[in-house]
Amino acid sequence: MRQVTTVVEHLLLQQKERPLASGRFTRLLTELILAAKIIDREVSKAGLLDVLGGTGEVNVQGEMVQKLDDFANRVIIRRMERVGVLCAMVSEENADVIEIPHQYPQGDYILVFDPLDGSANIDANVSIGTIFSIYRRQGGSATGVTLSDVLQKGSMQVAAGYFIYGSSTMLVYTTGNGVHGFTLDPSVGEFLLSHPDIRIPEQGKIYSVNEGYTPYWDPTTRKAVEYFRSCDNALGRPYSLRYIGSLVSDIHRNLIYGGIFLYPADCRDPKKPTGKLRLMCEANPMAMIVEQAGGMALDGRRRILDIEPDELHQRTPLVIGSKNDVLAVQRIYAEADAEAR
Ligand code: P6P
Repeated sequence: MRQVTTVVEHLLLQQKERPLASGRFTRLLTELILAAKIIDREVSKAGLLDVLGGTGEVNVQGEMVQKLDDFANRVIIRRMERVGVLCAMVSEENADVIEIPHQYPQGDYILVFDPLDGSANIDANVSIGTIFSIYRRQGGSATGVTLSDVLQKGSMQVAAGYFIYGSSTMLVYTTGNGVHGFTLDPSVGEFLLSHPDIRIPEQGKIYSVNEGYTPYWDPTTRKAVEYFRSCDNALGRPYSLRYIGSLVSDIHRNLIYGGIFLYPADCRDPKKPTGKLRLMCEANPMAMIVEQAGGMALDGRRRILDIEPDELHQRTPLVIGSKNDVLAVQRIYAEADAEAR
């Protein structure tokens, strides 16, 4: 009979090498998994329930809130606030730090999450996901959690992962000891280990970018994207262009097959001069996962995980994926910067 490994069994094995905290982290992830199963149930029936479309509201990001966005956000907050291991949460949907109500026990972990990334695709039944990032509180003050406790650079993450609600529902996570994928078996209601120790191919054949924004990129970014579209690259032929428009789906595909995803800065919206993606809720967790799988993640020049956040929802350009491809982009930006000096 095929060996099945649950997330908890895998975590306990992992913690032999790198103990996070006796059981507190396991409780956190177990509760997050329950929240994801509840979200998955609604996402999989979205076409049958009155949960498609928007709520008519606009979130802190200036984006139309989808009904499932709002549902997923509420489920995660309600479940996680009472788990007794968190001192604060940050959601892409909420402007400010979410405090843990005083009636619940406080903990040392901070959960940062995007409750339903790619939600604009919900009505078209495109795969979407929940992205999460876990930090440990650094400041030990008796007072409530401050913004400075939460604004930590990505290299301080103790864990990161995503749930992808697609042809199958998966959990992919890392605690800094490799990247591991689990597939939900609906017949038993458990996420079972299906992709142990995921490694991203060092050289990719896929590039993933919204080329419709070409007129809004700077010349160096256009040169970097042209590298993948031309024959003058590591392959000696054009890469294949794949762009789903759902970050979790695009990065998950590249994690498995190899490739590079780019969301560069563009001048479409003066309010978003550094691109659309959020550093803390999206770029940092994806960067930890891809680095742990042997890939790289930059803003084009700097390592994503080294960027000190100034604001909760600050945005960053993102160039992430197979090491050789990200290095090629880094060289193009470095050469342009050297010429400009
Ligand atoms: P664009 C979804 O809204 C999202 O935040 C990511 O999931 C995705 O990678 C990106 O936006 C797509 O943005 O501008 O290409 O539609």
